[in-house]
Amino acid sequence: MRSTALAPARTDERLTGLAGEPPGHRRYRRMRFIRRFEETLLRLFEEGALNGTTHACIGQEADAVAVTEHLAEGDHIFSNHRCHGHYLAHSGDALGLLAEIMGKEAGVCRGVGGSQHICAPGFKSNGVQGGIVPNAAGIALANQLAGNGAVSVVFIGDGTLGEGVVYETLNMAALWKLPLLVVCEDNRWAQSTPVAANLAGDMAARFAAFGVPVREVGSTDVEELSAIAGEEVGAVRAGRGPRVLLIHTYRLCHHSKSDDERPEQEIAERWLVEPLVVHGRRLDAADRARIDDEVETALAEVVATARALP
Ligand SMILES: Cc1ncc(C[n+]2csc(CCOP(=O)(O)OP(=O)(O)O)c2C)c(N)n1
Repeated sequence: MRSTALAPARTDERLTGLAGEPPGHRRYRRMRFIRRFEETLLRLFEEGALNGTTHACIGQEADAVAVTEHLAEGDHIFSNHRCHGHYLAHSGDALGLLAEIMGKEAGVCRGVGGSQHICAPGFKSNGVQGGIVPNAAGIALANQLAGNGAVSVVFIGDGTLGEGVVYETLNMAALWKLPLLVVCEDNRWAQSTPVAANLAGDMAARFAAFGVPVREVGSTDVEELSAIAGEEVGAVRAGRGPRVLLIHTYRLCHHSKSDDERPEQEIAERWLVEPLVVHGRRLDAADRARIDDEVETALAEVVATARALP
């Protein structure tokens, strides 16, 4: 009989951070790791080494790194179809995720979840827009009843603000003062629909209608985002009820593997202020090059190992 136990996360400090490394270097390394992991995935798809589809978070890496660094053992992350960055920032388990996407037995979910459906300790993702938001509230309620100080964080996109279940959940979470942080990554597009064409009124006001405090920031700077995320996670952990962190950002790649109808000029402008450029300027060129090399070497090992898996 096969074991149903989840595979333990396999991490490599060349991807997640060397011991004693300055926080700025560690953040750069983690964002670079996520970026290169997803660029590698897109290449593997082109080669025909992967099936199905995948949604890259290229351009949004700072959100994942900034939020997850404030989470602790016992906290839960809930994510969506664009989950790789969140999962890698949480676990560092590049091999488990790549093996999962390749449909291999050694994958995080033994190869049956794929790119969008990850079930791991402290982490769950689901490709049904908004579908996982009530789960996040349910775990938040369980933690509140247990009085263990743990928090639930759920990542949603701007396009998911069209899902009614988000509002049903906000209502209960606010009434019950659940330890829930909703991180809304507004990347301006829902697949091929610009936000202006599908969202009436003001985004932040939607949350405020439930009396849920909203912290709004338009930034791709991991340091700025980390400072704000730390305050928001801290307030939720202190028992002050649910909160929303609304991050205005941008997705630099197509929605999934190829679909993209956005103006080229708009995309080009956002490449100038993407997270690695913004934060990378803070590092010496030599440190940046060293970290890039270490990430590249470690990822190449992960890809070779994953390819050889049964
Ligand atoms: C309930 C539901 N409807 C439609 C889809 C198809 N779909 C997948 S992603 C997506 C757009 C999501 O936009 P957003 O929430 O802004 O996230 P983003 O893709 O921009 O990260 C759509 C329509 C889905 N997965 N679930």
